Amino acid sequence: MSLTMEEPVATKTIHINGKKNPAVEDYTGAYRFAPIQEAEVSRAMIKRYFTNMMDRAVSDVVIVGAGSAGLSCAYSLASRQPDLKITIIEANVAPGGGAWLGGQLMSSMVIRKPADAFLREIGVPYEDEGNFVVVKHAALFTSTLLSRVLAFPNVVLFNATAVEDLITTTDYEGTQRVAGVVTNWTLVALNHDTQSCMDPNTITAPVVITATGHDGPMGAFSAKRLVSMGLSKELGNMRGLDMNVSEPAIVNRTREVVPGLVMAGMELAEQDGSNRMGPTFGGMIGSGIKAAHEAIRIIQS
Ligand code: 48N
Repeated sequence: MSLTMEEPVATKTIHINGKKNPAVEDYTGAYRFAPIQEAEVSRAMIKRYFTNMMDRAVSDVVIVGAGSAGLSCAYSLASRQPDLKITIIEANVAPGGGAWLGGQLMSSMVIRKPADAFLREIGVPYEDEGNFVVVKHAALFTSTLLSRVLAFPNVVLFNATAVEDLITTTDYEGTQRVAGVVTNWTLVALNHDTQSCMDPNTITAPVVITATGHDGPMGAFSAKRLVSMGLSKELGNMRGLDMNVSEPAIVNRTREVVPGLVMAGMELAEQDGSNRMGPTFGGMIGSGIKAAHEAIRIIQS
């Protein structure tokens, strides 16, 4: 049976008071789908999800946060290193972080040059305004980037999943290093106060890239956790808005903040006390790309 979704042909026409009434025409049987058992749907999802969980229990790189920095990092890393097992953990059901809108809930997204090169690389159209470009809707950037990232065979995304701690280990020199992440379903992570202990799961990896932003219920997650576990003295606390200072600062400061943990995007503003840039996203793209290079450096060292 070849399935066609052409305009349905009514199987029966209903006449009311002798007049044909299209609004109540009977389309029963007009659209015909191949038959299915409910269990087939469940098993199709369960098999794939838990195969991914088994396979990614040990990953090469974990990226925490699928905002503009985390997704730019994932794209840059996956496109350069197709052999790496890259696992993205995103707390929200919807990945994308703050990049679905520009500023103050307005749609267009401003990206300062030279970050427009990334838009050309992933195929996002824009209007050129001289020193910056404008994507007509931020969702066009984020949905395109997300689709490119998910198309890489070596990338697995676990959304609606939170990193609720970091795995640490001590290397042979006695140095503490991050060696993976502790995860739980986000709805569980947000409800630890309502139930007795709901233990987490783990994903180990030699490199963790944290790009958890500065906003939101879990913003700056790793920056705060490093302080509470004594691996960082104190939070730098993001400074006021200064576009010209902050964007290059965030890109330049993208780095391995503690062995095994690379920090990118606006989380760095909380870690170091960098200025914020407001509704311009070139710095997030640059930071994500730099984080990808940092991860490659660590893996190859
Ligand atoms: O978009 P964000 O929040 O973070 P970035 O750094 O990718 O981009 C920041 C950017 O949107 C801005 O803030 C702009 C440039 N404005 C600057 C300014 O001056 O205000 O994405 C972070 C993602 C979100 O999707 C969170 O849901 C997720 O990280 N996340 C987590 N995912 C898993 N586990 C966690 N613990 C966690 N915490 C946050």
